[in-house]
Amino acid sequence: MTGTEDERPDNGLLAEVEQAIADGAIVPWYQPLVDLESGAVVGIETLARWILPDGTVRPSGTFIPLSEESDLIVRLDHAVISRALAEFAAWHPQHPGTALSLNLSGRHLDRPDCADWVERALAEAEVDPALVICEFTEHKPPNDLALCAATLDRLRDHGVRVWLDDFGSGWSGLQHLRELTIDGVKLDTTFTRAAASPLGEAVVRAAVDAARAFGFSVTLEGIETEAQARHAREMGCTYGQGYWWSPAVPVEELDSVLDAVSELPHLGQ
Ligand code: G
Ligand code: MN
Repeated sequence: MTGTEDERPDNGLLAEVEQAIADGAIVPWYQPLVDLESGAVVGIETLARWILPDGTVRPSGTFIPLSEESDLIVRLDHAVISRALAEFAAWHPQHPGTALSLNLSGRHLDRPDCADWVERALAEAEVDPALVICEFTEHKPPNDLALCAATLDRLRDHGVRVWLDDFGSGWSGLQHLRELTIDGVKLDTTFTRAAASPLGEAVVRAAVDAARAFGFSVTLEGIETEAQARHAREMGCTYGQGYWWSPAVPVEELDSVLDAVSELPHLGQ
Protein backbone atom coordinates (compact mmCIF):
# COMPACT_ATOMS: atom_id res chain seq x y z
CA MET A 1 0.00 0.00 0.00
CA THR A 2 2.92 2.37 -0.57
CA GLY A 3 2.64 2.96 -4.31
CA THR A 4 2.35 6.46 -5.71
CA GLU A 5 -1.33 5.94 -6.47
CA ASP A 6 -2.07 5.20 -2.83
CA GLU A 7 -0.13 8.22 -1.60
CA ARG A 8 -1.78 10.60 -4.01
CA PRO A 9 -5.04 8.93 -4.90
CA ASP A 10 -6.69 12.09 -6.27
CA ASN A 11 -4.01 13.11 -8.74
CA GLY A 12 -5.94 11.67 -11.65
CA LEU A 13 -9.12 13.50 -10.75
CA LEU A 14 -7.23 16.74 -10.06
CA ALA A 15 -5.71 16.65 -13.52
CA GLU A 16 -9.16 15.98 -14.96
CA VAL A 17 -10.63 18.98 -13.11
CA GLU A 18 -7.82 21.21 -14.43
CA GLN A 19 -8.53 20.00 -17.96
CA ALA A 20 -12.28 20.50 -17.49
CA ILE A 21 -11.71 24.10 -16.37
CA ALA A 22 -9.48 24.71 -19.41
CA ASP A 23 -12.11 23.14 -21.70
CA GLY A 24 -14.95 25.21 -20.22
CA ALA A 25 -16.69 21.99 -19.13
CA ILE A 26 -17.38 23.26 -15.59
CA VAL A 27 -20.29 25.62 -15.99
CA PRO A 28 -22.75 27.61 -13.89
CA TRP A 29 -26.24 26.27 -13.23
CA TYR A 30 -28.73 28.35 -11.29
CA GLN A 31 -31.07 27.77 -8.36
CA PRO A 32 -33.72 30.35 -7.40
CA LEU A 33 -33.51 32.23 -4.12
CA VAL A 34 -37.00 33.02 -2.86
CA ASP A 35 -38.22 35.77 -0.52
CA LEU A 36 -40.24 33.84 2.09
CA GLU A 37 -42.49 36.84 2.75
CA SER A 38 -43.55 37.64 -0.82
CA GLY A 39 -42.85 34.29 -2.50
CA ALA A 40 -40.96 36.15 -5.25
CA VAL A 41 -37.71 34.94 -6.78
CA VAL A 42 -35.25 37.63 -5.68
CA GLY A 43 -32.08 35.95 -6.86
CA ILE A 44 -30.42 33.02 -8.55
CA GLU A 45 -27.46 31.19 -7.03
CA THR A 46 -24.67 30.08 -9.32
CA LEU A 47 -23.74 26.43 -8.69
CA ALA A 48 -20.93 24.67 -10.54
CA ARG A 49 -21.71 21.61 -12.67
CA TRP A 50 -19.25 19.52 -14.67
CA ILE A 51 -20.72 18.48 -18.02
CA LEU A 52 -19.04 15.37 -19.45
CA PRO A 53 -18.70 14.91 -23.23
CA ASP A 54 -21.64 12.45 -23.24
CA GLY A 55 -23.85 15.03 -21.48
CA THR A 56 -23.63 13.45 -18.02
CA VAL A 57 -23.84 16.12 -15.32
CA ARG A 58 -21.49 15.77 -12.36
CA PRO A 59 -22.71 17.48 -9.17
CA SER A 60 -20.42 19.87 -7.31
CA GLY A 61 -19.84 17.39 -4.48
CA THR A 62 -17.78 15.22 -6.84
CA PHE A 63 -15.15 17.88 -7.61
CA ILE A 64 -15.49 20.97 -5.35
CA PRO A 65 -14.20 19.41 -2.09
CA LEU A 66 -11.08 18.09 -3.85
CA SER A 67 -10.54 21.42 -5.63
CA GLU A 68 -10.85 23.24 -2.30
CA GLU A 69 -7.79 21.42 -1.01
CA SER A 70 -5.65 23.72 -3.13
CA ASP A 71 -5.88 27.03 -4.99
CA LEU A 72 -7.35 25.11 -7.90
CA ILE A 73 -10.70 26.17 -6.43
CA VAL A 74 -9.76 29.80 -7.06
CA ARG A 75 -9.27 29.13 -10.77
CA LEU A 76 -12.44 27.05 -10.85
CA ASP A 77 -14.46 29.79 -9.16
CA HIS A 78 -13.05 32.43 -11.51
CA ALA A 79 -14.05 30.37 -14.55
CA VAL A 80 -17.58 29.69 -13.27
CA ILE A 81 -18.11 33.28 -12.10
CA SER A 82 -16.89 34.84 -15.35
CA ARG A 83 -19.31 32.73 -17.32
CA ALA A 84 -22.16 33.34 -14.87
CA LEU A 85 -21.67 37.12 -15.10
CA ALA A 86 -21.79 37.00 -18.91
CA GLU A 87 -24.95 34.84 -18.86
CA PHE A 88 -26.53 37.05 -16.21
CA ALA A 89 -25.79 40.24 -18.21
CA ALA A 90 -27.79 38.74 -21.10
CA TRP A 91 -30.57 37.26 -18.97
CA HIS A 92 -31.11 40.00 -16.40
CA PRO A 93 -32.82 42.72 -18.52
CA GLN A 94 -35.93 40.49 -18.69
CA HIS A 95 -35.78 39.91 -14.91
CA PRO A 96 -34.79 43.25 -13.39
CA GLY A 97 -35.76 42.29 -9.82
CA THR A 98 -33.39 39.34 -9.67
CA ALA A 99 -29.90 39.31 -8.10
CA LEU A 100 -27.01 36.95 -8.85
CA SER A 101 -25.39 34.97 -6.03
CA LEU A 102 -21.81 33.82 -6.63
CA ASN A 103 -19.95 31.14 -4.64
CA LEU A 104 -16.40 31.90 -3.61
CA SER A 105 -14.36 29.50 -1.56
CA GLY A 106 -12.98 30.91 1.68
CA ARG A 107 -9.55 30.52 0.03
CA HIS A 108 -10.22 33.73 -1.92
CA LEU A 109 -10.16 35.58 1.40
CA ASP A 110 -6.50 34.67 1.91
CA ARG A 111 -5.59 36.50 -1.30
CA PRO A 112 -4.97 40.25 -1.44
CA ASP A 113 -6.33 40.44 -5.03
CA CYS A 114 -9.79 39.04 -4.23
CA ALA A 115 -11.76 42.31 -4.27
CA ASP A 116 -9.79 43.59 -7.29
CA TRP A 117 -10.67 40.46 -9.23
CA VAL A 118 -14.38 40.66 -8.40
CA GLU A 119 -14.56 44.37 -9.24
CA ARG A 120 -12.82 43.82 -12.56
CA ALA A 121 -15.02 40.83 -13.46
CA LEU A 122 -18.20 42.84 -12.77
CA ALA A 123 -16.90 45.78 -14.81
CA GLU A 124 -15.95 43.56 -17.75
CA ALA A 125 -19.38 41.90 -17.78
CA GLU A 126 -21.09 45.28 -17.16
CA VAL A 127 -23.04 43.89 -14.21
CA ASP A 128 -24.24 46.34 -11.54
CA PRO A 129 -22.54 45.47 -8.20
CA ALA A 130 -25.84 46.15 -6.41
CA LEU A 131 -27.22 43.03 -8.15
CA VAL A 132 -24.45 40.76 -6.92
CA ILE A 133 -24.12 38.68 -3.76
CA CYS A 134 -20.76 37.04 -2.97
CA GLU A 135 -21.22 33.91 -0.86
CA PHE A 136 -18.04 32.91 0.91
CA THR A 137 -17.83 29.37 2.25
CA GLU A 138 -16.20 29.15 5.59
CA HIS A 139 -14.54 25.76 5.56
CA LYS A 140 -11.54 27.01 7.53
CA PRO A 141 -10.68 30.23 9.36
CA PRO A 142 -8.96 32.87 7.22
CA ASN A 143 -5.17 32.99 7.65
CA ASP A 144 -5.25 36.74 8.10
CA LEU A 145 -8.42 38.08 9.70
CA ALA A 146 -7.47 41.71 9.00
CA LEU A 147 -7.01 41.01 5.28
CA CYS A 148 -10.30 39.10 5.24
CA ALA A 149 -12.13 41.99 6.94
CA ALA A 150 -10.55 44.53 4.54
CA THR A 151 -11.61 42.46 1.51
CA LEU A 152 -15.19 42.14 2.73
CA ASP A 153 -15.32 45.88 3.49
CA ARG A 154 -14.01 46.73 0.05
CA LEU A 155 -16.55 44.51 -1.67
CA ARG A 156 -19.35 46.06 0.37
CA ASP A 157 -18.07 49.59 -0.32
CA HIS A 158 -18.20 48.66 -4.01
CA GLY A 159 -21.89 47.84 -3.55
CA VAL A 160 -21.71 44.04 -3.55
CA ARG A 161 -23.56 42.14 -0.82
CA VAL A 162 -21.47 39.66 1.18
CA TRP A 163 -22.92 36.50 2.71
CA LEU A 164 -21.33 33.70 4.71
CA ASP A 165 -22.27 30.27 3.38
CA ASP A 166 -22.73 27.24 5.65
CA PHE A 167 -23.13 29.48 8.69
CA GLY A 168 -22.88 27.54 11.92
CA SER A 169 -20.92 24.64 10.46
CA GLY A 170 -17.55 26.33 9.85
CA TRP A 171 -15.28 28.78 11.59
CA SER A 172 -17.69 31.70 12.13
CA GLY A 173 -17.64 32.10 15.87
CA LEU A 174 -19.31 35.06 17.49
CA GLN A 175 -15.96 36.82 17.75
CA HIS A 176 -15.43 36.68 13.98
CA LEU A 177 -18.94 37.85 13.31
CA ARG A 178 -18.35 40.96 15.38
CA GLU A 179 -15.18 41.75 13.45
CA LEU A 180 -16.46 41.06 9.94
CA THR A 181 -19.08 43.19 8.25
CA ILE A 182 -21.40 41.07 6.18
CA ASP A 183 -25.00 41.28 4.96
CA GLY A 184 -26.30 37.78 5.34
CA VAL A 185 -25.75 34.15 6.26
CA LYS A 186 -26.93 30.86 4.82
CA LEU A 187 -27.89 27.80 6.82
CA ASP A 188 -27.39 24.54 4.96
CA THR A 189 -29.66 21.55 4.51
CA THR A 190 -28.70 19.97 7.86
CA PHE A 191 -30.52 22.85 9.62
CA THR A 192 -33.67 22.27 7.57
CA ARG A 193 -33.65 18.57 8.47
CA ALA A 194 -32.86 19.29 12.12
CA ALA A 195 -35.82 21.67 12.41
CA ALA A 196 -38.17 18.67 12.24
CA SER A 197 -37.39 17.73 15.87
CA PRO A 198 -38.07 19.98 18.89
CA LEU A 199 -34.42 20.02 19.99
CA GLY A 200 -33.18 20.63 16.45
CA GLU A 201 -35.71 23.39 15.99
CA ALA A 202 -34.37 25.10 19.11
CA VAL A 203 -30.86 25.04 17.61
CA VAL A 204 -32.10 26.43 14.27
CA ARG A 205 -34.02 29.20 16.04
CA ALA A 206 -30.92 30.07 18.08
CA ALA A 207 -28.83 30.35 14.90
CA VAL A 208 -31.50 32.42 13.14
CA ASP A 209 -31.97 34.69 16.15
CA ALA A 210 -28.21 35.22 16.51
CA ALA A 211 -27.84 36.13 12.83
CA ARG A 212 -30.85 38.46 12.98
CA ALA A 213 -29.46 40.12 16.11
CA PHE A 214 -26.41 41.06 14.02
CA GLY A 215 -28.76 42.46 11.36
CA PHE A 216 -28.00 39.75 8.81
CA SER A 217 -30.47 38.25 6.37
CA VAL A 218 -30.90 34.50 6.85
CA THR A 219 -31.30 32.04 3.97
CA LEU A 220 -32.33 28.47 4.70
CA GLU A 221 -31.24 25.91 2.09
CA GLY A 222 -32.59 22.46 1.37
CA ILE A 223 -36.30 23.29 1.62
CA GLU A 224 -38.20 20.47 -0.08
CA THR A 225 -41.80 20.86 1.08
CA GLU A 226 -44.36 23.62 1.51
CA ALA A 227 -44.45 22.82 5.25
CA GLN A 228 -40.68 23.39 5.52
CA ALA A 229 -41.03 26.68 3.64
CA ARG A 230 -43.75 27.85 6.04
CA HIS A 231 -41.70 26.72 9.01
CA ALA A 232 -38.61 28.60 7.73
CA ARG A 233 -40.67 31.75 7.41
CA GLU A 234 -42.17 31.30 10.86
CA MET A 235 -38.70 30.81 12.41
CA GLY A 236 -37.66 34.20 11.03
CA CYS A 237 -35.68 33.21 7.92
CA THR A 238 -35.59 35.83 5.17
CA TYR A 239 -35.00 33.71 2.08
CA GLY A 240 -35.37 30.06 1.15
CA GLN A 241 -33.81 27.78 -1.42
CA GLY A 242 -34.51 24.18 -2.30
CA TYR A 243 -36.35 21.64 -4.42
CA TRP A 244 -39.73 22.94 -3.23
CA TRP A 245 -39.09 25.77 -5.68
CA SER A 246 -36.50 24.24 -8.01
CA PRO A 247 -33.19 22.39 -8.24
CA ALA A 248 -30.32 24.14 -10.03
CA VAL A 249 -30.96 24.31 -13.78
CA PRO A 250 -29.00 25.50 -16.82
CA VAL A 251 -29.59 29.08 -17.94
CA GLU A 252 -31.89 27.98 -20.82
CA GLU A 253 -34.37 26.53 -18.30
CA LEU A 254 -34.42 29.49 -15.92
CA ASP A 255 -37.36 31.29 -17.49
CA SER A 256 -39.67 28.28 -17.21
CA VAL A 257 -38.50 27.70 -13.61
CA LEU A 258 -39.37 31.28 -12.70
CA ASP A 259 -42.81 30.85 -14.31
CA ALA A 260 -43.38 27.62 -12.34
CA VAL A 261 -42.34 29.26 -9.05
CA SER A 262 -44.82 32.07 -9.63
CA GLU A 263 -47.60 29.44 -9.90
CA LEU A 264 -46.84 27.92 -6.47
CA PRO A 265 -49.29 28.59 -3.62
CA HIS A 266 -48.41 31.66 -1.58
CA LEU A 267 -47.16 30.82 1.90
CA GLY A 268 -49.83 33.11 3.33
CA GLN A 269 -49.82 34.92 6.63
O1 G B 1 -26.27 22.36 -5.24
P1 G B 1 -24.83 21.96 -4.98
O2 G B 1 -24.68 20.56 -4.44
O3 G B 1 -23.97 22.26 -6.16
O4 G B 1 -24.29 22.95 -3.87
C1 G B 1 -23.74 22.54 -2.68
C2 G B 1 -22.65 23.49 -2.25
O5 G B 1 -21.51 23.31 -3.12
C3 G B 1 -22.96 24.99 -2.37
O6 G B 1 -23.68 25.54 -1.31
C4 G B 1 -21.57 25.55 -2.41
O7 G B 1 -21.09 25.67 -1.10
C5 G B 1 -20.78 24.49 -3.16
N1 G B 1 -20.57 24.95 -4.54
C6 G B 1 -21.35 24.74 -5.62
N2 G B 1 -20.83 25.36 -6.71
C7 G B 1 -19.70 26.01 -6.28
C8 G B 1 -18.72 26.83 -6.92
O8 G B 1 -18.77 27.15 -8.12
N3 G B 1 -17.69 27.29 -6.15
C9 G B 1 -17.58 26.98 -4.83
N4 G B 1 -16.53 27.49 -4.16
N5 G B 1 -18.49 26.22 -4.19
C10 G B 1 -19.54 25.74 -4.89
MN1 MN C 1 -23.70 28.94 -1.73
